[in-house]
Amino acid sequence: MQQIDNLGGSPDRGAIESFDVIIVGAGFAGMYMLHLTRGLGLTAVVLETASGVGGTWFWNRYPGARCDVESMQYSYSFSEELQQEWHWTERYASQSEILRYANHVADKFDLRRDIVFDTKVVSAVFQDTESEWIVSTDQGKRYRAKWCVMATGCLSAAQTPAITGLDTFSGTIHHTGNWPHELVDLSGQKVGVIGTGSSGIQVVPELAKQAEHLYVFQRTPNFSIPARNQPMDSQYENLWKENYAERRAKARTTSSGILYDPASPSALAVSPEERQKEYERRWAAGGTGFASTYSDLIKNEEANSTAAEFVRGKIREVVADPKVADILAPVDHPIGSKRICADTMYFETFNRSNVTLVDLRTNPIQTISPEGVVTGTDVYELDTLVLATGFDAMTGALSKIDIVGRQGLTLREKWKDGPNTFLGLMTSGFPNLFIVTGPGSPSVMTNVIVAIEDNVKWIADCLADMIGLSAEYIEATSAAEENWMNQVREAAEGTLYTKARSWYLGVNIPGKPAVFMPYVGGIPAYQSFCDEVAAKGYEGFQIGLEADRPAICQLRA
Ligand code: FAD
Ligand code: N01
Repeated sequence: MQQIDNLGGSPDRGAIESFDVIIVGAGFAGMYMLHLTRGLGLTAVVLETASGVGGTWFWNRYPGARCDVESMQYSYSFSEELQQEWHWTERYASQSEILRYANHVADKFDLRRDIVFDTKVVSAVFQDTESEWIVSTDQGKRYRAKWCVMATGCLSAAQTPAITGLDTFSGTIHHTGNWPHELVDLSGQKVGVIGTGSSGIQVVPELAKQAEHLYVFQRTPNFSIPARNQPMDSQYENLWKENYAERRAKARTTSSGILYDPASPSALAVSPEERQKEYERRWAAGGTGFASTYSDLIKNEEANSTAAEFVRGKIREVVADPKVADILAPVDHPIGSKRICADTMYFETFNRSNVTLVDLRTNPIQTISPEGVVTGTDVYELDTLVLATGFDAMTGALSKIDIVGRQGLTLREKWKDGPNTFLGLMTSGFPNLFIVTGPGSPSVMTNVIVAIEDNVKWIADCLADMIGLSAEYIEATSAAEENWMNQVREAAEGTLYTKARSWYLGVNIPGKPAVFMPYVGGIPAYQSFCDEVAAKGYEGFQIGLEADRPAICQLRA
């Protein structure tokens, strides 16, 4: 039951609202968490910085923003009625359609009445004596709850690079991760885009259609596969809808939680002709499934280079100017070791007369002046500068909140050498604090909605078990955490993921420790760990029972 009480004392402490669960974030994770929490008969509040639901799809409104997981798969599976009634109009849904879907979910399950929008959580402090969390917001309000769930997203802290002079630019600056709600009209303008990751690769073709001239500032080229987006084929949609349960279950048996054409075992076990034919077939089919053509592509450099060379060949075929094609062809990392991109006419865009590629590797940015971007040799005068410069991924949103656990331990301090968690779900020293798709979970290596649903369901089941036990708290043990982080590291070391300087490693953020954050062992292995831990009475967690307070009961199988 929700309660409001006044803690008395100084007036600045003010009223504090009490709930069973506080959820931070109203993206797909927070929305589903709220739905399941209500199902347990618990009171919950969701605190959300944005003025609406949808998370990623609320913020990333840049032209061209689109999902790279097919829309029949990038959606919730928890409600048969929902998945039957919703109609996706394209093979890959646009940002606006996904945002409409998120709003539809919020309406259907009447979620908004428990979401407080326009409210940023600034701190979350564990009260040792009461075993509860007190959460404060930028609106000067405080909330308390026994349980707190961080559904703050892996890619929600947009990163603005520290380029000298950026604040002196006299034109307009937009970050793709925080794009304005109003229409941005770039017609007749000289526009610059810094960044050629997934966001840059999506936004560039759209901006090129509007701008008088577009300058693309590229430091590292990326592999990208044509998405071959198309209107939804009604037969295809019906096939999915008729077999949704079976297909969703099958998707969960794959490493990424995505049903692709199955991979063949090894790129090196077939003849070059056969390999070429298969790459051509996958290239023509489009989409990120290209990276799953052979299962050894992400494990074996020789196998990987066959796919990388194929894509470089395609870039050279598409891009008319061989010098530009060379600059666009990635050579410094294995294909798939950074998140592979899916595009619509990206490489073709460099054949337009109003588009210039600026190679920052040979000609780095020196400064940003009021007029535009200044490199070693040139000044690029701009009206608008678009930063497609990515995110402080996986830990960024959490580290922006003052999270304080037992005995004043801050999460920032605990994670200063890299994040450590047990299963990505909890971190020792921070009892009753759950993280959805936290570092150490498969999260960003998957269809993230699958990862979210699995994590949220686990957390809800755990809450039900803890309430059944009259538990005062549940907390990951340091031993379980250390053991899990070793497994996370070992899983990555067996792959080529560590060969790229990517945001998976955190190296895009100055000063962030280089630690590979996601678990790459795949959804099935991860989920069976999670299920086993719960089945063994939450092995690896300490559970304190209210009856035993302050004694601790360590549940074991
Ligand atoms: P988010 O959607 O990020 O939601 C987190 C919410 O928490 C946000 O609304 C944020 O405002 C809020 N929040 C954070 N901090 C605070 C705070 N201190 N106080 C209050 N509120 C806070 N994944 C895929 O699987 N396939 C894709 O094709 C795909 N495309 C993507 C495209 C883009 C442009 C980006 C950025 C990501 C993409 N992703 C994709 C990943 C995507 O983030 C997830 O699929 C999913 O939307 C994450 O949902 P979430 O609820 O976990 O986090
Ligand atoms: O960010 P990124 P993103 N000077 O970090 C460059 C998801 N997503 O927003 O590589 C010059 O990948 C940086 O250069 P470099 C998806 O998971 C999905 O594009 O550091 N350049 C890089 O080119 C994705 O992986 C979709 O050399 C600078 C770029 O900015 C994740 O979100 C769409 C710079 C950043 O690329 C992040 O993607 C969009 C500087 N100072 C996002 N600083 C889909 O299609 C940075 N860069 C599903």
